[in-house]
Amino acid sequence: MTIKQIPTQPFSDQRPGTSGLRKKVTRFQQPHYLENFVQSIFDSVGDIQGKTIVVGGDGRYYNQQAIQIIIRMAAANGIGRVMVGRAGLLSTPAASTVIRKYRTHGGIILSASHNPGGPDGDFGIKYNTANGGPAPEKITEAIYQRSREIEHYLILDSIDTPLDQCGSYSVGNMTVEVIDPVADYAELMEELFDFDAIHDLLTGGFALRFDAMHAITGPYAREILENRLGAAAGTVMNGNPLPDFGGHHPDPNLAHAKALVEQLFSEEGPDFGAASDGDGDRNMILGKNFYVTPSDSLALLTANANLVPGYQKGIAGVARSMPTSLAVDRVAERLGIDCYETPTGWKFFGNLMDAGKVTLCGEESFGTGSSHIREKDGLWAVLFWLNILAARKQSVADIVQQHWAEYGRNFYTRHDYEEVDMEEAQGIMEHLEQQFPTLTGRRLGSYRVEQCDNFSYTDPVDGSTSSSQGIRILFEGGSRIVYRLSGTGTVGATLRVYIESYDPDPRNHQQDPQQALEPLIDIAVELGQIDSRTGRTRPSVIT
Ligand code: VG1
Ligand code: CO
Repeated sequence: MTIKQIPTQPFSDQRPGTSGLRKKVTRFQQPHYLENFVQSIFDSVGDIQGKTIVVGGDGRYYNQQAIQIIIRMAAANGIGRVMVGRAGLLSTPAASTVIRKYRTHGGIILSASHNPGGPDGDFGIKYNTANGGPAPEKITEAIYQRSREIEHYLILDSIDTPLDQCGSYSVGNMTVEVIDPVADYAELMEELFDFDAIHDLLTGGFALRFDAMHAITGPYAREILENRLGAAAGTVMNGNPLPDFGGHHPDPNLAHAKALVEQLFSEEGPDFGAASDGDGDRNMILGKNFYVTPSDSLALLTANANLVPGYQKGIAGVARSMPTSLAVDRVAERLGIDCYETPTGWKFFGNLMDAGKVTLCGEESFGTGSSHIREKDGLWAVLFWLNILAARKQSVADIVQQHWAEYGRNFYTRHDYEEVDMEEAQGIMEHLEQQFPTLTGRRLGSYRVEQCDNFSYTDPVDGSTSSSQGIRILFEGGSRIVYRLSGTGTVGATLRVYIESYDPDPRNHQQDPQQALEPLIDIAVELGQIDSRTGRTRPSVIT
């Protein structure tokens, strides 16, 4: 087997976004495209000679081919050992678990998460460091800079490695270890949660449905919920991972997990429903006839963490991404712990967790997690909820409504305008910034603008700064409008508008958020001139 040095030329579009490099499958299939990026990773993440890395993905189209290329390139670049999930599968939280447990140098995760898959869908790749978390901006920028000057890459001339059975294989001087993708993760979950109490709940007449959306969590959910926790066979729906996710968006929200939502909102529906995304790091939580917003979920997990064995020692602090609602801030205040506000994307939580400042964190985009790993974790959130339900013996709706009565309700919604022309989207952002000087103090409807800015974050641990992270219009009394452009889309621009208000009065808590927020939604559209600039009269997706 010989090591080949292949001449190549840089591609100009390999800057990682919110969560790695995401492009159409067809872009990744172009000669040298994946190889250039992988070589740029190997050149930018420190000395990898003889080291171990983890590789796995969400099973989407092109996953297996990409893994074979990465294995051959790893061997040619002097890596000592690659740990791969069987069949090339590893959920994002499982990859983070394995990187940490076996103290590896890092890992490569192949996923475009909630983006659709298949030959015409999306593919993605990202690097995680030794703490198990997404590489910080310092490293993603180094990878990007390397990709702009790359002239060749190294690859071993060898046959494919069999990935369908656990075992060890030699590829040149490197070892490939094919591991059970579920075992280490399931073991970690058993350490954190009261499996006996959840088992009693699930075998005592409490009905649960979990929608794996034909994505990675099927095998994890079956093993944990059905095999270990005794949930009825068939609890996990759409449990077989498919390369194109059955043609759907594997995005666990009210729009894309429709079948599950319909079950939970029916007469004979189950008591609890949950779904996860393409790579298993997101979660949606539903009760009977009840939807829990991700922001409320984070607040609730924090308020009830004392009921869960893995968190009974206490919560060091919490963190949320800037657009995530302020519900968790109120819980943190009451608990007397710090609450950090970071830019969007999990890579910003890692430093806070490594420094012991934060135990729980979350995002409005159906992401919650804790310092047990360094990624958000879909099934973990589901188990956390089940543990709370087992301890409190109340319905989801009762628990959430009680929480609102205690803390007040943060009404919240996100309106996404997808596949907008990039220039139009940037025009909206510029137009908003131009209004800053005249906005502060201005009255808009019944709201008065208290402050507006483009969010900038200085990491309290390493002092690094990230600017232009989203436009915030903050109103007196705690209402907010936030505008951001997505960093995970692959076609045009996606404009995200996040709208929030706070109401302490329980008499108003039953309102529909779209109604409660209507005046603010109108202000958001008007301030951004969204309809006239994009020609859209309504958002593509409301969550
Ligand atoms: C979106 C979400 C963000 C999340 C990111 C990755 O990013 O808004 O909160 O961290 O996806 O999630 P953006 O830049 O499109 O708004 V995942 O589950 O796609 O890895
Ligand atoms: Co995801």
